[in-house]
Amino acid sequence: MKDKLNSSYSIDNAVIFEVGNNDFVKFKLNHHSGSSCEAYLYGAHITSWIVPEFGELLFMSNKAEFQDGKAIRGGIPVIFPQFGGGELPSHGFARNREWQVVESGIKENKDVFMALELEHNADTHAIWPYKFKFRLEINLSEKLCIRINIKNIDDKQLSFQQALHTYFKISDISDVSVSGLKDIRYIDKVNNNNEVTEQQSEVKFTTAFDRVYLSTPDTVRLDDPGLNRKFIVQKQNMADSILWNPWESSKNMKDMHENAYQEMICVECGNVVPKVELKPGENFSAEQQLIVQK
Ligand code: TA6
Repeated sequence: MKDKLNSSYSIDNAVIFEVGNNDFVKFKLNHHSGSSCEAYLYGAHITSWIVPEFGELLFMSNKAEFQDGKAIRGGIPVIFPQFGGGELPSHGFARNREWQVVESGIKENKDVFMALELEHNADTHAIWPYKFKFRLEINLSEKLCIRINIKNIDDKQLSFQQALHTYFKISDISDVSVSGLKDIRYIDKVNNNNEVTEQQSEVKFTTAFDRVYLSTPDTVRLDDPGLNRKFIVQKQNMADSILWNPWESSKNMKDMHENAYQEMICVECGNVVPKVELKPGENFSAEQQLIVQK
């Protein structure tokens, strides 16, 4: 599989397919600036983003499982067609399916890109009876940009949630803060799903944290003074921002190593409330851009 993909889609040192954990196929993108990223076909799941000046920028659990049907713990899980719990498995099925490579290349602006697709099949139809095509394009420069396009190829309305569930690697959860959410309403999932207004200009983390911020500004910032870096998280056409840290409950998560919660924070972009509604033939396009700065 790896060799076939390399013969069709590899590009010198810019795009290479390799065998990764548990023989799952992954690919590496290398940008001329020295930045790189790595992703698995399984879940179209980015598991590494490196900028030379800063090193690895994404959190991956040392106990992440690479097993069919199990989400990879860390990196950037692709959440679709359901966010969180509900009729479908938690966070839907897109992160637990093998995606197909459809295109790779180097853009005029020197971005290195890879496009993957997940299309409905008998397996997805059995649990979610809708015909869809989901294209995810990873664009690497000094930034990491993910563009998504979801098409309704059914003859009935499509209604779904989607999110990019980014796990950032940080110095210590007690030292970081997220700014840009002051005065924004959020659903507090650790306090009976109460809807509250954010009072803090800088949100800090001192206990288990699970909030869906609604209709948020398109830019939020994650400051990590401990590692002398900040992340700018920019979104387009994604209404909501989600912040999550499991805190001590991570002890009960088989695929989280000891005290992993101290090294990570999820700052996510998505469409949680309301759901995205697509008429037959309609497309939904959105984008998340990650930037790291001193
Ligand atoms: O994005 C936050 C969240 O919805 C939390 O409620 C928690 O469930 C987290 O996602 C991780 O979910 P997972 O199914 O990957 O364990």
